[in-house]
Amino acid sequence: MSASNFDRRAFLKGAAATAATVLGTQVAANAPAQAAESNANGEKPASRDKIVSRPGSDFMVDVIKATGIEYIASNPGSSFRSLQESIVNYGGNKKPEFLTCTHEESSVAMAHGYAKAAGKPMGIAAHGTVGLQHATMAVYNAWCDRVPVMLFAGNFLDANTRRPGVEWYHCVQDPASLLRDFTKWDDQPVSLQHFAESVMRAYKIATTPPMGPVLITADGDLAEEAVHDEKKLRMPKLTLSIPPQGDSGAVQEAAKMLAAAQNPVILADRACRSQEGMKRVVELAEALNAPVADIGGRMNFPTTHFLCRNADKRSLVGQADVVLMLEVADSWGQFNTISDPHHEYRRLSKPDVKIIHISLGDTLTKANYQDMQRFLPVDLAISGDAQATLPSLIEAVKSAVGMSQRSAIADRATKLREDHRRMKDRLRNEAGPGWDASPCSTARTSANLYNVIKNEKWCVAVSSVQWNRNLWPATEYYNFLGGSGGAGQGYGAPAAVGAALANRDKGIITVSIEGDGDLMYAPGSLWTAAHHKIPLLMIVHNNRAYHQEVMHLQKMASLHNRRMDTAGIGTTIENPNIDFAKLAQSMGVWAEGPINDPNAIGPALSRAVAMVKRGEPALVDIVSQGR
Ligand SMILES: Cc1ncc(C[n+]2csc(CCOP(=O)(O)OP(=O)(O)O)c2C)c(N)n1
Ligand SMILES: [Mg+2]
Repeated sequence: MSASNFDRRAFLKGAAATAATVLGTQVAANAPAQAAESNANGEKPASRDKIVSRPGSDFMVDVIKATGIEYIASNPGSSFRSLQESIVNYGGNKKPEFLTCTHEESSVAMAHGYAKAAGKPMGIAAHGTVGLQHATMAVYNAWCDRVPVMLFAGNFLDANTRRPGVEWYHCVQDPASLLRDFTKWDDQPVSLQHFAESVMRAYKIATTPPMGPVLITADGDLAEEAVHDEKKLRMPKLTLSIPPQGDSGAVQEAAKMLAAAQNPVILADRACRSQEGMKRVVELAEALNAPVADIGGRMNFPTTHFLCRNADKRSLVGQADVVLMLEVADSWGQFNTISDPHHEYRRLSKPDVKIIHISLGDTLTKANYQDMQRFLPVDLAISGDAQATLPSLIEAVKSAVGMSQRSAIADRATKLREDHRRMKDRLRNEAGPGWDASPCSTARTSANLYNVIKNEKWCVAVSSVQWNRNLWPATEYYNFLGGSGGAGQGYGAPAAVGAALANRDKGIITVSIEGDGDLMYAPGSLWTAAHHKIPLLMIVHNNRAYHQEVMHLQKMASLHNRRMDTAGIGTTIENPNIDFAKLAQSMGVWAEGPINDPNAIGPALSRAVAMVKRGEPALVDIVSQGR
């Protein structure tokens, strides 16, 4: 009998004589003598008059169900043991289903990837102080990436009921203080009604753009004690906020500037959250014949469109007279550079370029963490949600374009088509060198990967290389999910697993190209994928190094005019080499590798995709050069 089928309450009530095996330990449930029996740990179960048949955590599960949250990713902990038991037994382990994670950072990164693929948040549960401490960096990534995550933390606030010892180490007076600088909101409810209202408020806040993680404490006493006065409990209705559009006058002003421009350019970053958003960016770009550089925080523009010029971003910004930015995270960095390592400043754009930014960025800044990026003076700052503002901006642009501008705009198309073709040719040529080399080139890996998924609906959840975005024909919002937000390593593997879970039921094949260094932060997420049968094709881009850091050390040695052959100390991951296929296999994941021969990549990926189509995760370890 599985643990989930084991009805603890029936056992404790002793309605029938049963025998259950939990994790191999025979547990006798024989009423009425059962009160004298011991459980698996040798502890006596509660006597019948102490049974809590409707614990607060059951109501907590009702609340979570009412939000529509389908999964709770978690590493277990006694501070939320009652909530976990209620999810499993009372809630039937469905909507939400408990996903077993091997690290809290992975729980959150999994929820991060899931939210971007599913378009809605997942829950995570973390164990008091220690669980939240492990979760923090992944919460920071989600915060930087403006992605909603519903964090639940166990805690026993009442010192009078805490068991001595570990429970004190794991309890905290203010659980959220650790995360408050990079969460949108938190609360520590002291009643069930309070819990219900705060969860609804938290969900609403988390999913209102700019989105972000929120934390609600599920107090252990509240969860374990009986519900008092159930009739007085009310389930608050959850109504999500409509994202705010930019001010109509400002939108007209922006439209006039864009219509009059000779070289307008659109930069889109975290602008879109659906296919509808992408359609709108296309419509706007076509109304102006303005090239678009998709910075890639989200999928904003089809790579097949003749106005797509992602890889020409710098030169476009250099020539532009008007730049429209749509929710760009690092706006200053689009117009300026600081060289490394000499910190020499250079302006990339013309001095008189006019800049418009539609963003909600300013509404989500706090003081300590510097994710707001450097301040960029702009000519027109429109506070509004980019996707929600696009329809009115398109209308305004269409009416602002006069007869004279219409032909000038139309005339731009021929050159822009040519420029797009030139960019594609250049990128294809850049992919050529090292095609047959061993260790394998990442361009070759990327091309081979595309070959095995091109006839499917596909999603690149995570990628440590740029080739996919540069060379693959991508037209769907779900094709590319963007990066980690805060560039905190340890995101890739669990985020890909979370995205793959969201894509599982949509018939979308999820792939990831994962740095070897990044995977080693969170290899346990492979086990989670195998355990929960989450189909994902993971390629390990195995350069046997924290290669970015190798390059940093080389740069410093050169700056200090010292030897460079030491750059591998503390930055390479060899001697011994990690056998990623064995690592994956040990956790129940189908795997092949290490692959050194580039001709072996294609056949291995075909076998891996076949496994993924059967509903299982697969990993291919490809020994690669550089980044
Ligand atoms: C939590 C954290 N620690 C350290 C870093 C610094 N860092 C940036 S890239 C990188 C290397 C990652 O290695 P890998 O995933 O193998 O990518 P590669 O550079 O080899 O392509 C490290 C350690 C970081 N970004 N985040
Ligand atoms: Mg590496």
